[in-house]
Amino acid sequence: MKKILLTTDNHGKHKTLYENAVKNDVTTILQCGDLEPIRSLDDLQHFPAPSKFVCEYKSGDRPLEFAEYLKGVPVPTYTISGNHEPFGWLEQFRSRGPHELVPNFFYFGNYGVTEIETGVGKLTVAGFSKIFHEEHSLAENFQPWHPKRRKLCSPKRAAYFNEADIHALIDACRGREVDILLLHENPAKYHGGKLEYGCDLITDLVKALLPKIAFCGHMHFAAERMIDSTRVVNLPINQYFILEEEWGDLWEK
Ligand SMILES: [Mn+2]
Repeated sequence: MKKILLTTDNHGKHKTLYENAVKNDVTTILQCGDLEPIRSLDDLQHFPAPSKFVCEYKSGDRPLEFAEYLKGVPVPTYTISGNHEPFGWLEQFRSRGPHELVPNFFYFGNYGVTEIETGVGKLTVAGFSKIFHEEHSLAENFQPWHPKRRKLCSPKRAAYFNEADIHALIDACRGREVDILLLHENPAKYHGGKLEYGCDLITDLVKALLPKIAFCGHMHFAAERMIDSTRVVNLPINQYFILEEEWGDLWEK
């Protein structure tokens, strides 16, 4: 039986992730960002994160676990970026993915779509990286991050998606039925007319692609809702969901 493991916001805990996957006979991992694949201390140069985390990596309190997987990861992994990533590395691959960064480790770039073999045929999986910023994400304001260009040099700027990439992903998926959409940012969630989290552009993306299921990261809590025919699932931090081959039944591990 082929199993797909869904996870998010692992924040550098690669060993736990792969131990869990191997223990559960998982054949593919789909990850919704903030994985922090940091290869070496050099990658911390362009890593937007609270300084506490950077210090912990530097002191060794947070081990650089990904450094042990540079020759390949034990389970094929498809990932998008969140807002805490080694962008000096990942931004070299921001074009449409997936890109294989180390053997078996695939990054969607800013966005991408691919097919994954499962026990019951191929699943079409699309990914859309990064988070929304009300000023910098808008197409008319957007400028790609550059490590050496004055105003753009903060790696935080690399974490904001470009509205134009939403349309590019919709184009890339035209004529395909998307089974799974991976997101770091969330569709807008309103309560009493007030925005609680997420953004309207991601709602538009979900409505345009109408995947069977969309998985979101970033919020670190579990939640579930429907947007039109799409089941939208927030994945909590430090938990794992395994999608069975008949997919539809999720259970917590
Ligand atoms: Mn995040």
